[in-house]
Amino acid sequence: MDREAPYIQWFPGHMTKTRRMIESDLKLVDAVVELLDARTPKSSQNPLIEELTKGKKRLVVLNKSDLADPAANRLWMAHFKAQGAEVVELNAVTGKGVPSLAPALRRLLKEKIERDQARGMNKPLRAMVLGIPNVGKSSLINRLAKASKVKVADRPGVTRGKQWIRMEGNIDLLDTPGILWPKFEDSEVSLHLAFTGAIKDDVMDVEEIACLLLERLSRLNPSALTARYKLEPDPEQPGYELLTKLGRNRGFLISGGEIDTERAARILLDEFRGGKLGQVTLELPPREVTP
Ligand SMILES: Nc1nc2c(ncn2[C@@H]2O[C@H](COP(=O)(O)OP(=O)(O)OP(=O)(O)O)[C@@H](O)[C@H]2O)c(=O)[nH]1
Ligand SMILES: [Mg+2]
Repeated sequence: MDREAPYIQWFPGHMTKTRRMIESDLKLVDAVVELLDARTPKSSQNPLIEELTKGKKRLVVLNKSDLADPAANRLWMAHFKAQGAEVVELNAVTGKGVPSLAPALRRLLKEKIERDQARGMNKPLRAMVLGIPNVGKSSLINRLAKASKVKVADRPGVTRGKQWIRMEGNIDLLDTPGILWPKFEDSEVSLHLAFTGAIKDDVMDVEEIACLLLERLSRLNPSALTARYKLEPDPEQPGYELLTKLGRNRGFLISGGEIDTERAARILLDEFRGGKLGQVTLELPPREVTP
C-alpha cells in the first residue's frame, strides 16, 4: 500500500521525555528484553531501538504468540536466530514460554557471567523490558513477579528508588518497563499497529481501519470471516461492502433501518484483537530464511 495514512494522527510530543527516561534506566541494566507483537514483529519494532540500546545485549521476545499463526512464528524465530539474536516466543498472559526467558538471558550475558566469575563475583544480572504500547510489557512483568520467590527486591544504593523483581537465574528485572513509540511514518506499519491495537482507536478512523482489515482478512483468513460473520469475501470486494454486510448480519441497526457501520467496525477490531478471527500474522520475515 502506498497511500498516506491520514486516518491516523500521531502526536510525537512526548517522545523526547520518554527517550530520556529510557536512556537513564538503560544505564542500570546489562540487557534489554525487547517485546514484539508476534502478529507484526517488524511493525512493532521501534525504529530507534538499535541506537537507543547501543552497547546493551538484547533479547527479542515474540509476545502474543498465541494470537499469531504458529507457522509464521517459526519463520520469525528462525529469522531472528539467523541474525544471531536470542529470541523466545511467549504468551505473557498464560505464562506459556515464560520459563525460557531466564535461560535465554543467561546465554545472552554469558561473557559477563564468566567475567564476574573470574573475579570471584556472583552479582545478579540486570534487565529491563522495552516495547511499544499494548505489546504486553505489564503482563510479562506481572507474570515474572508472580513466578519469582522474592517478589520485589529493592536495591537501595545501587539504584535509588527503583524497584526490582528478583527472577530465577540470578536476574533482577526493573519493574517499570520502557514504553517506546511505534514507527508511525510508514502507512503500512501504522495500519498493522492500528489493527492490533497498538495505536489507540481515538486517534484514527475506526471504520476506515475496519474496512482495510476486512480487505486484508479476505486474503489472509477468509474462512474465519465466513464462520464468524457469514461473509463470503472475494479478494476484490471493497472493505466497506464487507463491513456493511457484517453489520447487517449481526443486526447492528440504527433508527431508520440504517446499518450501524461504526458499531460493526468496533466489534470487528475487538474480535480480531482478541483472537476470535483465528491466528493471523500480518507480516512475514524477508524471504532468505528457510526454517
Ligand atoms: N492473547 C494475549 N494477550 C496478551 C498477551 N500479552 C498481553 N496481552 C493482552 O494485551 C493487552 C495489553 O497488555 P499490557 O500488559 O497491558 O501491555 P503494555 O505493554 O503494558 O501496555 P502499555 O502499558 O499500554 O504500554 C492486555 O489486554 C493483555 O491481556 C499475550 O501474550 N497473549
Ligand atoms: Mg503497561
